[in-house]
Amino acid sequence: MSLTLYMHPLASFCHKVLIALYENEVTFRPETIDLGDPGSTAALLAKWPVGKIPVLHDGDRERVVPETSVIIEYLQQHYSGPVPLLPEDQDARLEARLWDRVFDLHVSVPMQKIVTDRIRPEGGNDPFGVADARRTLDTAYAMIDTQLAGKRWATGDHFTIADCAAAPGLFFASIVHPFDGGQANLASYFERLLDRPSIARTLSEARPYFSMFPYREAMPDRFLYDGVS
Ligand SMILES: N[C@@H](CCC(=O)N[C@@H](CS)C(=O)NCC(=O)O)C(=O)O
Repeated sequence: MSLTLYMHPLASFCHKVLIALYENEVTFRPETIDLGDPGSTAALLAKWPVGKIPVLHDGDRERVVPETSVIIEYLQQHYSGPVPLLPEDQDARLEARLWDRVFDLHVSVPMQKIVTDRIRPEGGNDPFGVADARRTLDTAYAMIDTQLAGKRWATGDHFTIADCAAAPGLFFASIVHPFDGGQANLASYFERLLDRPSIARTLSEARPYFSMFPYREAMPDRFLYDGVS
């Protein structure tokens, strides 16, 4: 097997794929990309001109696989393990795909908007866009809290692609836009995510880079040390 993951240990979408890889103990080689360094991004751009990370390269099949949801589906097709992140049952699979989209589009994307606005050059901020992102997160948190009633994981009893998407989105969103204190289902789900070994490992590997996070000062102390829960 010769899988290479072009990634950065702090990047939330990279966490989503790392969690999937660790869940199924898939062997891969991480290739760290510094998005601010043209020398470092050249190999990535040659494979995926959009320039977003992560991107998976499968040397055995000479296949470049971008986009986290597609990467996870590809891993399941060709490097499956004990944890089926896309369920066999078609209805359950649709549900997992739906909540994967919800966490990416309505948690991670607005979270990224808030984070990246902080590092824009002077005069380049977008207060309207940031306020809109905060409203999106409020709506998403309420939806997720309702969805989680009586569930262990995002779509039921089994850990799926939706939980891989949820963990990094909620981790960083909880720092830049804390949950409403009344959302008990969301709060307890978040703690279960933090306790999951694949997620704890991903966060542990990201920890040396937390000083680069634009909202570093807002990180709760418990996130700064191993054994986050
Ligand atoms: N839809 C993409 C999103 C990937 C993404 O936004 N990655 C971020 C890092 S977390 C990135 O590459 N940002 C750099 C940029 O936007 O220039 C996916 O699911 O793979």
